[in-house]
Parts: sequence; C-alpha cells; structure tokens
Amino acid sequence: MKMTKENFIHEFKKRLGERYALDVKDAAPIELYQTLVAVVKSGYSDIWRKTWKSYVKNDQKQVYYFSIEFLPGRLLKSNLLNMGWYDVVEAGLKDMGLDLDQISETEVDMALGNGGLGRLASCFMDSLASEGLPGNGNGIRYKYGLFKQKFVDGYQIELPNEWLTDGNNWSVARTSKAVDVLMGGQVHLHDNGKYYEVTYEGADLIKAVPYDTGIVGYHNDHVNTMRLWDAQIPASEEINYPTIEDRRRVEDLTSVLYPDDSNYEGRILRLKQEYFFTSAGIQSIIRHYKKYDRPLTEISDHIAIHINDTHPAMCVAEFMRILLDEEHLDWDVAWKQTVQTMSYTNHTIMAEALEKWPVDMLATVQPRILQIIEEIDRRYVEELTGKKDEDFIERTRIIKDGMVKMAHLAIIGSHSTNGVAKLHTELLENDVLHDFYELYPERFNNKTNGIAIRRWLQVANPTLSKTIDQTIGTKWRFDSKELHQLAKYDDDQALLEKIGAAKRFNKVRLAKVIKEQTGIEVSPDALFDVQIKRLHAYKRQLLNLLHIVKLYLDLKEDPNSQQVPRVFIFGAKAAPSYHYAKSIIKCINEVANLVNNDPTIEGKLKVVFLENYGVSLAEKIIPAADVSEQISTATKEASGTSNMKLMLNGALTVATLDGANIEIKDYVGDDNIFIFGLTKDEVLAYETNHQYRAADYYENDPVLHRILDAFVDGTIPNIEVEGHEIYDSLLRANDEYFVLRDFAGYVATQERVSQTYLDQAKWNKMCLLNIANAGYFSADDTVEKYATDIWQIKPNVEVQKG
Ligand code: 26M
Repeated sequence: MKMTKENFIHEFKKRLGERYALDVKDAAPIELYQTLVAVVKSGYSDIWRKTWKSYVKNDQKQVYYFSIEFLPGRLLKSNLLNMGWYDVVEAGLKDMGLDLDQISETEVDMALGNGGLGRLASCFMDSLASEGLPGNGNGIRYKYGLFKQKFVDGYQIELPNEWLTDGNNWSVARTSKAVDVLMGGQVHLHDNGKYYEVTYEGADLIKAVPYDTGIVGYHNDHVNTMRLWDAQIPASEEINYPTIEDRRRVEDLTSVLYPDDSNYEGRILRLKQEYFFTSAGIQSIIRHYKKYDRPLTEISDHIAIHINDTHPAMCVAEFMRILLDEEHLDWDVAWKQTVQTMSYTNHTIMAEALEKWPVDMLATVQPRILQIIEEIDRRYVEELTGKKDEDFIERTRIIKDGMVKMAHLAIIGSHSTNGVAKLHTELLENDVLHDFYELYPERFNNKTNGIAIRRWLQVANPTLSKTIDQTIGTKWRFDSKELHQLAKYDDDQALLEKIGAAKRFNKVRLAKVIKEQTGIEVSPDALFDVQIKRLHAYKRQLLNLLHIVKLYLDLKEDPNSQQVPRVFIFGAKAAPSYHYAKSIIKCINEVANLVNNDPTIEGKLKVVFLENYGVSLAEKIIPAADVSEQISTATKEASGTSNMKLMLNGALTVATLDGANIEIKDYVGDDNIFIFGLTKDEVLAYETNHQYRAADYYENDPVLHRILDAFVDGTIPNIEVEGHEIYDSLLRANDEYFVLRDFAGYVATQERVSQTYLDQAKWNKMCLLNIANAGYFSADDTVEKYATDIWQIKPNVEVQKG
C-alpha cells in the first residue's frame, strides 16, 4: 500500500469536497475524521478483496475466532501504522494545518468488550493479519458498547455508550450474506429411514446481518475480516412481528453488551446472544465451504473454529446440528469432524464465572440444540461406563442436576483446551480440570497471552519508539523479540537518560489529561503508580488503597516521613450489579478527596481515579506509568495483559506470583521486578486447611489496625456505609482474598520501590531491561503458536513480510 504525501493531500481534499463540499479550513473535526477514514478504507479495500480471493484460490485452511467480545478501541492510527501510511498522513495533514492526534481523538472507541478477554481477541485479530494468517473474527455488533462510567459524589454511575450515532465508519454491512437463525418454538423429529427430518413449530426466525471490518496486517499487504452480526427482522416475516414489542424483542438481541466479566448470570437474553452469533457464524462458514464442492467429511482439514471462553461453546452443538439435520451425515462421522474442528480457551478458574445453563432455559432458546447436547452427554456417559468409576463420570458429564456445564461441552467437543499462562494451565491440569486432563492429556496445552506491540508501543508511545529506533534500528517493529538488543545498552548512561526523558514527556502529557478531566494538579516529578483493570475483589485494588491510607496517616503523623512523592492512578469499571466493587470505587474516590485537598500533604501524595477507563485512556496512561500494580491473590488472575503493556512501556512491576507475572519475572530476573505475597501453594493450603484468621492481622499489627479503623471512625469522610462494608468484608467475612495477610509484605516492597526510585540511574536501567524483555509477550508469537499447535493453519503464501 503505497502512498505519497502529495497524493494523500490530493485524495483528502478531493474527498472532503465530494462528501461535504467543504474546504479544509471550514471542515469540522468529525468531517475531517470521516474523510480520513474514507481515504484509509479506499487504501486497503482492494487488498482486502485480494486477500480473501487468495485464500479461496489457494484453498487455504482458515481459522474463525468466535468471541462474544471484541475490544479494538480506535482504529485510525493503528490502521495507518499497519498500512505504512502513518508518517506520510501525519505530515500531509500538518501541511494542511491539521493535526492527526486531534483528528484521531474524534473517533469513538469501539468498546464491544469488558476487559482482558475482549482486548485479547482484538490483539489476536491484529496479529493474525500481521502474520499473514488466514484468520477471521466472529462476534456480535452490539448497538451499545460497554457503559460509559461517570462519578457522581464518588459513586459510579453508568450511562449508555451510543457508539453508532455518527455511524461506524469502518464496517460494511453485507446484507446479501445474511443468514436465518431459528430460536424458540418446538422441534419435531421424523425418522424417514435414512435420517431424521427435523421440523420446527412456532420458532422465531431472526435475520442475522453481518457487518465486516477490515483488519489490516502490518506492512504485508494482507487484510483479514472481523465479522460482527446484527439481529434484524426478516422482510418476509413482517407478519410474524406485528407489534412494536415483537420487533423490539428481535432488536434487543444485539442491543447491549453484558457488563459483567467475572460473574456468570443465567439470563435468557444472554443465552440467546450466545446462540445467535454462534449459529450465524457456523451457518455462514458451512455455506461458504459448500460453495466449492468439497466433502463435509473433510471439513476439519479446511477450517478451524476457536471457542474463546465458553460463551460460544454451543458451536459444538450447532456444527453437529447442521452436519446431521441439514447434511445428513452419520453421528460418528459428524462428531469426528466437529471435535477436529473445534478448540477452546479457558480464561478463568473462578468458580462463580463458570457458565452453567438450566436445561429448561436451553429448551426455550433452541430445543434442537438441547437435544443434541443431551445426545453428546448420553454418548459420553455410555463410552466411559465400565472404564471410569461412576463418580468420575458424574463429575465430568455435561448435564448434571438440570444444568448444562458449558466448559464440559467445550472440552468434550474439541481437540484442544488451553490456558492463558503457565501457572493458569498448570492449575487447570492439576486442579480445576484435573479429571479431563486425566481423560484427555493430549488435548491440554498452554498458550501464554500476548499483546499487540504495535498498538501498545508504536502507536501509544511514539517518543519511546523513536529512542529505540535510534539505538537498535527498526527491526523490532517487525519482530518484537529484537527489543532484546536493548539489553546490551544497560550501562549506556546517555540512553538511560533518554529513556527517562521519554517517560517524563509522557508523564507531562498524562498530567495534562488529569488536569483537564479532574482538575487535579500532579507533578511529573512524582512517581506515577498505576493500577488499571476491571474492579474486582480478587484484583485487590483494596490492598493498594490500604497502602495509600497508610502513607497518608504516616504523613499526618510526621510530615517528613515520606521521601518519594507519589501519584496513585486508578482506572477501573465495576460491573453495575457488583455492589462490593462499587463500594471500593466510592472509598478510593473519598480517600482521593481527602488526600488531594489536605494542605498539609503538599503534593507528596496524590490520588487520581480517572473516569471511564478503556482502550483509548489506557493508551495515555500506560506510557506514563512508573509502577505497574499486578497484585491479585495468587491463583486468581488467569494471565493479565496490562502487566505486559506496562512493562513494555518501561514501568516496573509490583507483583504477586500470579498469572503471567511469573513469566515476566522469569524474563527480567528477580532484580528487575518487585515480588511479594502468598504463593500459589500457600493460597491453596489456606483454602483447604481454613487456618487463615484475618482478625489476627488486625489485632497484632497496630499499623493495619489504625488503617482499618480509618474506614469506620470518620477519618475518611463520607463512607459511613461503604467503609463498614469493607471493614466487615475483611474482619467479619474473613478476607476472602488475603488482603491483610499480604499487607505487610506489600508495604515493605513498596518501600523498596521508593528507595530504588531515588536512584534514577538504577531505575532507568531496570526500565530498559523491562522494555528489552517485553518483546517476548508479543501476540504475534502467541497466535503463531495457536496456528501451528492448535489450528494447523499456515501464512498466506502470497504475503510478503518486511
Ligand atoms: C459471560 C457470559 C455472557 C457474556 C459475557 C460473559 C463474560 C465476558 C467476559 C465472562 C467473562 C469475561 O471476561 C473474563 C476475562 O476477561 N478474563 C480475563 O481474560 C484475560 C485474557 O485471557 C486474562 O488476561 C485475565 O487474567 C482474565 O481475567
């Protein structure tokens, strides 16, 4: 994709004139933005078409990544970068008196995900395209993205996120590729001697319309597709949807993204969403496959389907449904193809997040799918009877006590189950899914998560990127493992100073954002201590807060006690129904008010909770972070991915030995990370022996005692209710996540952090070594491993890399 500055300027002005009959100087930001999107899209549309054609021509095996969430954020800069247009467009705009940064800010984030899982799906989309791999996304085009968060009196309130109001500029509706999804009603089977004829009575017919977004690969003339489905009323069915309510019922299907990422909720609409995008995706895959007259008995040689967490687990049954009911394959033949086609990733071991749907509910949503799941379950039990004891079979079967266990369906119905970090996979194998590991050891494997280095370093942090170019050249931009070349320069004082200067530049930039959004003044000389992730008890934002309260009380007692000024920065949304998490938000906000407005603190301590954390805000916070808080209770965070993004941008990690933190530690070495807290074995021991008594820590540690009292004695104002809730969760409910147990170790570690920060040369050296080792967490490498080990797909033969 070649473009010169002159051609760009010409193209841009031409389109602005055609579209809006405007000159550059008269155009509003949104008009400039939409014009730019049009130019960019026309720049890759031809290659998009050619990429798809080449898959067909070369009969390449393709993967379809099914995910109920995708969280791409803004696409403009990332597309420009991947097309190789970034510098040319930035310069061309400048010549016209325009600013790329400013225009980019106009873009509304595509926020069709909650957090880690959805963002991972989007990093994988970028990497699949950049590796030239034939990979497609399949998901839901929610009308409302994840809610917009506001704070009123320190409380989180949720506002609708109407991201489509100005029209989504990147996607194309492909009405001609719509498919019909059947839901509800009753199913009848008639044995005609050869196969069962299946008829539906009283079912709803829903038209699934795909919206395709081009996913541009990095400098490789390769554009993949992310396909998101919208639910509509079929024109022919007007008669069946006579009332406004009837019509709304259909439109509601793809209306909202469920805002909970840690708690399973048995809502029927959610189950309908899961079946809707699963069925639409599978139907369109099989329809396309059949166009080329290949036998369905070989379909697993040509396509792979990935089940991202259990939300699309009905893929297994829907695939079987089509092979059986529509293609009349024998069960055993169909089953073999299904298992060979499907693969599954588990993202959590938290029991409350595991999906279990009542049989009755599934019967209401899609009775035929329930029948097929029942038959899969029956055959599973039959096959194991006599080979495994009854307990084992009852524990592992799919349907138990009137509930359908989606993880069991995904594991039994696929050839691969993977965890997302070494520790997480180990826990799956030895603990949570041990029975299945015993049964199918060859199906289990680890794929440690990765991130799109392009977005999280090249786009988010151009200043640091340039410094890296000047030191080791630009090869790292194609293969991020090359970042390791930086390690050779760990005694290069000039470079270390430049790394420090880049960080400072980004801190000044963030300080401006903080001032604009909250009115709080922060000094870029202070240490920026960052915790950005969903709010959840297991992630322990509360541990961070207890430490802040300690520093505050210390400063009140002895104003000279703290030597290193710190700015604590939070970004976090709580699920609207997660009461406890919302109470923690309130408490953080009230501590922030107290600390920031206390003149005796004199800027030695600031607390900033930025509203509406999301991909775009992360792109501003991460480059400015000095410290990365990764402090979940060991065993609870499957992997984490913000840990990788922060490390990549030269933040030093304060961490428990949880998720991918362990692998970060292994790469950077013990001297370049701050580890504290209970280990996995210690946590598991407490959870089985029940010998933890949180109150002991309160009673025996006067510092902790004083801090907890501050939550209930008025020291922290305006948290009469929430302060008690938190106090009780720790002392009455015995502190489920071992906050008090880990507190002393955490404080001691934070003291080491401060001491280290005083020695800037040493600090910058540690930053450098973190950056140098972060290239090992590239999603490019992660998807390559999925491609070879799980999907058996190869890069497009026509791709030219480099
Ligand atoms: C469930 C039902 C219906 C709709 C949505 C959900 C749902 C959505 C998101 C349930 C869980 C969801 O997210 C879980 C998640 O984000 N897990 C995180 O995954 C990351 C990527 O692997 C890991 O890095 C994090 O450690 C893990 O918490």
